[in-house]
Amino acid sequence: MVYSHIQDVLLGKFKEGETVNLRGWVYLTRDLGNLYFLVLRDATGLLQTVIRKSNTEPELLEKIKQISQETAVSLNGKIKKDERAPGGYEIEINNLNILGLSRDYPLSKKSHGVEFLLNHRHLWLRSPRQRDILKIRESVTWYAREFFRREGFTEVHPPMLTPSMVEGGATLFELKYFDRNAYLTQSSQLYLEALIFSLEKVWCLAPSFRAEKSRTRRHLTEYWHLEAEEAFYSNEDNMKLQEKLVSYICKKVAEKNREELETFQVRPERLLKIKPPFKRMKYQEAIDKLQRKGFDVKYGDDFGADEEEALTKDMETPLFITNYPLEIKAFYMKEDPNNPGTALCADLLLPEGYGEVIGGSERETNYEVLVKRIEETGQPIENYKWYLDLRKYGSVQHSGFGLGLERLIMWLLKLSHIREAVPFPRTPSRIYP
Ligand code: NSS
Repeated sequence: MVYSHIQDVLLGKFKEGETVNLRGWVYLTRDLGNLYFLVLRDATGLLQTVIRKSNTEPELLEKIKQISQETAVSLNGKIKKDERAPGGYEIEINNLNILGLSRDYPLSKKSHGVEFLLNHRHLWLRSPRQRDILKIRESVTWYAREFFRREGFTEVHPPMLTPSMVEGGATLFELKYFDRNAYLTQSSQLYLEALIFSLEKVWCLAPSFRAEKSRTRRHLTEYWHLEAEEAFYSNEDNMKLQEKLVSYICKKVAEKNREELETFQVRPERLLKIKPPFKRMKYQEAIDKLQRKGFDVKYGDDFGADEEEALTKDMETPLFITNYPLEIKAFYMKEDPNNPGTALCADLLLPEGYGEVIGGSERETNYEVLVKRIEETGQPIENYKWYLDLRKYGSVQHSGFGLGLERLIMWLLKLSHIREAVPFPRTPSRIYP
């Protein structure tokens, strides 16, 4: 048996009157006496089907009595154009088979509380809205991969179990690793730095873990981290690469995902506006601006969601903040020789108040300086012996960055919370399902 997808029907690949075989899940049913409507759902969309009871075999009528929301079915029917049907097509069912029954499906079409939905995340993912998010997520990673390949990068696969921290001890997940302690990685950066000496330009997409206790709309404890590292790149080159990457993804998604974007009332023009160069502001200027807006911040404070929102809420394109004070940034960042005390770094903030999506910097290449910076973190230097080797054997200027995939998706689709941007969100209070 050859099965078609709903999208094939909606795109008009068949002529009116042709017969198709479809399979999927029952999205909803409506019994109007002689007419029985069944909206079928598959991976590609929704389609209305109908049974006219008066000219239908009793056997089929028996079957439809067993059908309820999320019953899995295969069916065969004739294509009819119908203006009134969503999508403009309807199928008149000739035959139908039940593949898997569904009883008392807990998610109805009425609205549920978010905790209830999250407890049923394994089922919630079937909804058309969640499917659209998953499709966009796949597009973003696909076009990122395409971008990096075109730019001459090699994709690599670093480990998630590590002996040391990258981004500061406060957010480390510690675990027993046989007879010693290990950590879940906070970032693959240190391994990417090792790999550039083999491949020059590398990138990866991998989970990063942060024991963030802060319950905010934009923090997960496990998130997908898109990271790149480039030999012979300055921080300036690094920022140019980020602009290109983010603009490329926006353009491709705007062109290729129009239908999914509509679900979120996102017009493609909003994404097509994202083009290099992005606006820039030094950390010091950002502090001044926040103070003028009445924020109680001083030089040396890190920005939280509120500050980032204030800085970007009136913007329509992303903003780089550069030159953060060295002491509030990670040990591996290089000092800016033109602005002592500040790092050759940039955080990229998304517009419309969404805030940070990328953290990037040029890396410290000097062995002694790096040893001192690691010692200041209080971490045992032995754990970084291999990392320090990279500064001993042919060290070169290099830079890199990390982009939070869910943060980007959240902004792309104007989601109010990061938890919808990942299939099974992990937060301090949730590790189920
Ligand atoms: O801590 S970062 O700012 N930077 C790094 O981890 C560098 N080691 C990356 C690198 O240069 N290779 O994190 C980078 C991004 C940040 O801008 C966010 O978009 C995202 O990772 N991020 C998160 N997303 C979701 N949830 C949490 N908790 C989170 N933490 C960071």
